[in-house]
Amino acid sequence: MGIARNRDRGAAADPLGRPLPRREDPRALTGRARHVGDIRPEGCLFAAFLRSPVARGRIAALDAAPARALAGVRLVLTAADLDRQPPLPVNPMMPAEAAPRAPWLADGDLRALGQPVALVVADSIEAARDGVEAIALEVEAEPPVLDPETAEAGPPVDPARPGNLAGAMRWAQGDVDAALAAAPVVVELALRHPRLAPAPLECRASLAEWRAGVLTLFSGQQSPHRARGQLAALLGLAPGQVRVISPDVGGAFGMKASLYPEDVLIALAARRLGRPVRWVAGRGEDLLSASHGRGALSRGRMGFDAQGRILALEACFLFPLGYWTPFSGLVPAWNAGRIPPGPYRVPAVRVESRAVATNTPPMGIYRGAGRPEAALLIERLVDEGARRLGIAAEEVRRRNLLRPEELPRPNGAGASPDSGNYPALLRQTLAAADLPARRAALARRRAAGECVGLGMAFYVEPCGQGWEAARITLQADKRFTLAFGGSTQGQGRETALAQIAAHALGCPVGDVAVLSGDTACTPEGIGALASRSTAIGGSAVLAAAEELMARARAIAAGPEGRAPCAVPGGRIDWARIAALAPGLSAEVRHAPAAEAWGAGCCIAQVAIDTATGRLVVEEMIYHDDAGVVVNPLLAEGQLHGGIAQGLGEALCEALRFDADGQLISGSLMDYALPRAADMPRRLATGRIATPSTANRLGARGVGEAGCIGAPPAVLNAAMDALRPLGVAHLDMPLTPHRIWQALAAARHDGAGAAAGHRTGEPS
Ligand code: SMO
Repeated sequence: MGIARNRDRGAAADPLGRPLPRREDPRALTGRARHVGDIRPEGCLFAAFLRSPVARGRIAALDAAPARALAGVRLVLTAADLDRQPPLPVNPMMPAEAAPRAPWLADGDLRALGQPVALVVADSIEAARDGVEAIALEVEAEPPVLDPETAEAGPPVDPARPGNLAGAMRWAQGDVDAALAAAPVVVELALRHPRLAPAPLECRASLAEWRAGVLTLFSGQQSPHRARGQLAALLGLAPGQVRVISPDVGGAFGMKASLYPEDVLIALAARRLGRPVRWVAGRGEDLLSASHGRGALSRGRMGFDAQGRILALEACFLFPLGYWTPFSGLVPAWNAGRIPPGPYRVPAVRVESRAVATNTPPMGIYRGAGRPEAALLIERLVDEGARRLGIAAEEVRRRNLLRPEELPRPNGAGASPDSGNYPALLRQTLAAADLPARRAALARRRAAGECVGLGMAFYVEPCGQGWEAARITLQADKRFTLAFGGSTQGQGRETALAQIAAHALGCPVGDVAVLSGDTACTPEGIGALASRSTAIGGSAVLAAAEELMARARAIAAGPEGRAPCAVPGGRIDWARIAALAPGLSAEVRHAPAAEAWGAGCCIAQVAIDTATGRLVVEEMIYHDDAGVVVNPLLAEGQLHGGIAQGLGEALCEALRFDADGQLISGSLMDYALPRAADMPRRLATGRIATPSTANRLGARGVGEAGCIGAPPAVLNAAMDALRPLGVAHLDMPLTPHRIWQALAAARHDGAGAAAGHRTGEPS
């Protein structure tokens, strides 16, 4: 359902749903991909930034003259050299009036470590870096506002705002206080998400050219059309004067969803100099000044009746926003706030989600963007509730999961999964995990002295709103060009979109060439965000292909409805159509009727070495419902990648600041990305395919799924393993150090007294 079956197909198998290898891979794997860093136009100049060395303070003195005097330095920009610095726009999904803004280059006050203070453009990157070194910057440091809990009472990070509360979302349904008061079992939790770096393989990069009154920005953007519109507005140019090209992009994960001040400054420098200017961020520069993710504090209470039915949920999220707000900066707080009660039937719900300004680098969306925060809180509460009730965790979930016929079921925020079959997804995952046998095996190992645990998580994943556009053009050689308004950062989008088009057009997949990422030759689009590209973008491609089919049929029928010369046996002869109507094209902007929501269920088995605190994920069983799957190879790859990043959050990643606001995990030597050895020893994925009722393709998202399900399942498993040893609370990342400390403290306190113990490690 949801998919228009193409009856005009010949013998060729329908490409929809086939595990075709990614057409992008040969160029990516053989060094032929073209990234911004590979582009060096004639006369190209190189850029480097001077950045704030303190988290908060004042510029006491700033003298750029020594840099300007250096050989090879072509331009130095400080705030004094800019007549206007209009703030970068913020997505108004949550009211954005109070969101912190900052000038592109610091003007007097310093608000975060890494904040751009000056731009140096030179003949070589070495000369640009020498220029940065030569600038005399004196600062008066002040105590920074780092912690979101104290930020609300602290001095304003943005002097133009009265306080640090930047955005808030509150809603309720039912009488939560009465339901919690009456509930025989109430559990309460406070959780801390580590602050994370999206850390795509390719760091940020921008190259700007100003030619004949047109600015071209090469930049790996998740939303090139949006970047184009914003850049034009910020620089006072007409939209037609700006072209944004996102060539091959080596991952983004939300970090490239919003324009940065650096991008705007590079464009401005190219315009002033009349020469191409290139900036390629280093890893340390990205860890310091590209958007971060997570970092939220979550508190919640959940009340149950004696049968394990959830009576009430109270959820409170507090997000540290940083010193300026990227376009998508408020989205995690908004997503976390609108998702509860997730997949469950809960009559009384009260949610508050707040974001506060802090003297830290900016917060943005990161793979999951609020979904992992919501899922972690809900799934930890359900697990604690099950333990208190003495009912198996999967049974508590089974009793509360919404049934297919109960969907959609809008919550007090108006959000709801479109459709889904959660009970079937749970049943299938449980069957794959064979819990009775697994529990028996774990009991034997525990009896033999091993520290092992089992945990699960069930979650829903909203997959994006709005529209996307596609244009399909029939060429003289009866091949097709598909121009897509969204973008791609290595997900295999070109392969998947070609499959959708070929499915609808009844042509070989190889006959569909896909263009994306260049605003000059694609219809306007939103971009690769929020797991939306297949559900929304794929539906737009399907709609454009169907429109082209309709036009071809009309042409084949001829002006007087003659016998369809070009549809022998009901199959469109595209060569004939190409001859009759050269350049036949269809462009469709398509907005699905509703938002598609994916879902997933993850079961994790862990073993902990109590002598060292090292946790190993022995096994993970992960089943997901992405609706109609266009390419199972790509869907599984997305799931694996999301699981890897989810395990990064669960086990090892954390950006940490010291009390002065210095980043003490500012390189990949200190910021621990997951490695192959951190993956589950055995990973068994599976899926059910409940077609989404929200869009014509029937697809749901899967790009962020693994990041949502893996962390709560692993944390629940770790608690299952450690609780018998007296550990009552743990926050991610579950590093050996943190687990060892918790075990040592539990041993010291005695099992009973360890309740409520915190490791006290900053995150
Ligand atoms: S975190 Mo995503 O790129 O919407």
